[in-house]
Amino acid sequence: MTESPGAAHSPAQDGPRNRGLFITLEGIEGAGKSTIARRVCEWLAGRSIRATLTREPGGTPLAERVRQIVLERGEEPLSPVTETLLMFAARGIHIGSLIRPALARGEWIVCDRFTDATRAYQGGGRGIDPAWIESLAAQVHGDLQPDCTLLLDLPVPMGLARARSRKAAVTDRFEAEAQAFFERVRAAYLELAQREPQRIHLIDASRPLEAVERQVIAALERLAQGEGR
Ligand code: Z5A
Repeated sequence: MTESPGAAHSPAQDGPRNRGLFITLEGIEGAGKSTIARRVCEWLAGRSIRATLTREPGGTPLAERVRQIVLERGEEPLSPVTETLLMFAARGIHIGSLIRPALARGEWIVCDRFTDATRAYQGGGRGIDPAWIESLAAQVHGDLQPDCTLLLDLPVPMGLARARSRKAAVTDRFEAEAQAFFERVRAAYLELAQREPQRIHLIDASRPLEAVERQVIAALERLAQGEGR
């Protein structure tokens, strides 16, 4: 497994045996994405599948600098439109420098958040026009889509309690948001899962970690079987 601190073709254009698969993890804060992403990489390593674990916003040195700008609670406010543009700016760097080259080498990508996060946070949470988000997505990543998205779903108070039990101080602009914001984000995620049930696997993340892991591994087993791996 390669840990990143982020070719111009889509996996869909390659033969099924030549390319890596693109797996994303989504969910509200404290859903367990980082924990499960590491578990997914262990599972892949156990099957001798090379994988890169990465995250958004960020994933490459330059994209991590954009992450700092968009997450830090500085003195200057960011409008929802600017926030959306920064998410896609970081994503464009990440895709070009890390995601596409790794997939082209046949490696799998395990990415903690991707464009579904923009749909849920900037679309659902901030009220940005979904059509504009889709037009930015089309320009920034074209037909590159995750092959499988693991949506870790749990009630908002539970997610926030888990996140806050890990670190008491509010350190970024999203952590400072009220519960109602995260309820809108969760609702947007659930709507996406309803719309794309083939790609988005809904995982009950309110259960104990071992039970969550079992659901995730079952989804991955089905994915790998479909790929003949
Ligand atoms: N953002 C956006 O707005 N638009 C975009 O397009 C993108 C992102 C790409 C990134 O913050 C922020 O950027 C994010 C959305 C926004 N903000 N929010 N919210 P981040 O990466 O720093 O934060 P995060 O993505 O929310 O991650 P997180 O808070 O670290 O949560 P997590 O990764 O889902 O959870 P975790 O660290 O794996 O687990 C949290 C704790 O719960 C930890 O102590 C675990 O041991 C525990 N845990 C995990 N699972 C369980 C279970 N099943 N039972 C009990 N305890 C558990």
